[in-house]
Amino acid sequence: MFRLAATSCTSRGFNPARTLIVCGERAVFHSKLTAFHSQLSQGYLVDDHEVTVIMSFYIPVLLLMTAAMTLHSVHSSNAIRHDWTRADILALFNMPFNDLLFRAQQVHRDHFDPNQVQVSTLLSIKTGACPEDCKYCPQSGHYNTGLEKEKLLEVEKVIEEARAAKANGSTRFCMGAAWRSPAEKDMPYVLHMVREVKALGMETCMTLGMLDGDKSARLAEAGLDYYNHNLDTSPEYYGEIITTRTYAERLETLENVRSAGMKVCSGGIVGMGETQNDRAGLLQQLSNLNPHPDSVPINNLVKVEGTPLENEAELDPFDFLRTIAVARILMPKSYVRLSAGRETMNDQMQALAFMAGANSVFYGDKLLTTPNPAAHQDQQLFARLGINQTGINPKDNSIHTPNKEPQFYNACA
Ligand code: SAM
Ligand code: DTB
Ligand code: SF4
Repeated sequence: MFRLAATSCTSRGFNPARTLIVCGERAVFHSKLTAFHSQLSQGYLVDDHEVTVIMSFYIPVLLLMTAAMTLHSVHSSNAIRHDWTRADILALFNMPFNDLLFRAQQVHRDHFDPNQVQVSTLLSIKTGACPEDCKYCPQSGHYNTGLEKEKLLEVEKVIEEARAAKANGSTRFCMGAAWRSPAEKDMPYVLHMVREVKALGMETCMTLGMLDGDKSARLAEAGLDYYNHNLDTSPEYYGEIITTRTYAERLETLENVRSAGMKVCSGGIVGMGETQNDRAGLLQQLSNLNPHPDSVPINNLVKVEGTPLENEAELDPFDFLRTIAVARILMPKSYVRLSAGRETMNDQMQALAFMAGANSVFYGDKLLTTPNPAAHQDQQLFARLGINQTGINPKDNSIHTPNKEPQFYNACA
């Protein structure tokens, strides 16, 4: 009988140890065990001795299965970890593409409706002449990008834009300023903007540069829901991109934002000439924050003439998608935002990004200073993919009625 049991388990390739280390094998394990079970119930066992022998095999197998399940849940899709090593993350990056996407999808489906995407609208409330030297940024005063600089917008203008964003189907309004950090003289205006946008019933988000504890607390008090402050890249590559603010200062701002009770939005940019190890390093920093950022924007560099990165080589699109998928696996409950760079991505690429676990986008024809796909294009893409916008009842289209220009399917676009 032992031979029967052993044969039924090994001749079909069942190796209990494998279940301890390979994720996604639960179903295979179950089916082997079910087959084994049915052999038991079909009367292969006839005497007490055989029952004793089989039970001495069956019980350890059950124990092994329980251990495998526990390990599986601790080390796979469902577990929220803050101890990811660089090697763990590189191993994910190096998985075969289809396996990586499959795993990211599993994690995504464990935590989110895979057919829902959250959309936020961006507005630059203060444009250009920034004292920082971020090499990717069209708003840095260190480079000549031909951008027309603007003073802080009037509160009325900001409210008007927020109303339009809401009417166009956006549920979150994100206001960005080209500052190193907000000056005290600007705080009353900024706080006023938060209160007014909040009063429209929208979620509020700002990105104003570095924040200390006091300014964080005042913004939170005014009703700011999210604060965006990106780590941008790995700690090792960071010095190649920005010299006027340190990585530690960025982490400190995130800490202040979290302590004030706001939700953290933090991610980075890829396609800046970094290596895969740098992309892993960025995601390692983000995923080892405890708690994880609520929102993780992954920007593909928008190459702007006049910036030092204007001629940077294009990142392989699959490496971009891998970054999204790995972010999804490392931070299962965070919104992963397919951010800057969508303007140059075709619909298929964006669909793959959603498949890899992205579940939010910036919406509206402008990011801060550079173009983004028009709202009606996004609406059409969502409709073709059966995607609903978070916070909007799909049957109620009264909230978003974007212009419907005729669109023809273009497989090459
Ligand atoms: N000045 C504030 C700061 O840097 O914290 C807020 C605004 S800044 C423009 C917000 C983020 O936009 C940056 O951290 C960066 O990740 C992203 N960004 C800026 N220029 C970009 C570009 N050309 N391509 C992609 N992302 C970009
Ligand atoms: C983020 O990570 N990306 C957005 C938002 N946070 C503020 C900004 C992208 C800016 C792209 C360049 C521009 O439009 O100026
Ligand atoms: Fe200034 Fe922000 Fe642009 Fe850096 S990314 S130059 S801080 S606006």
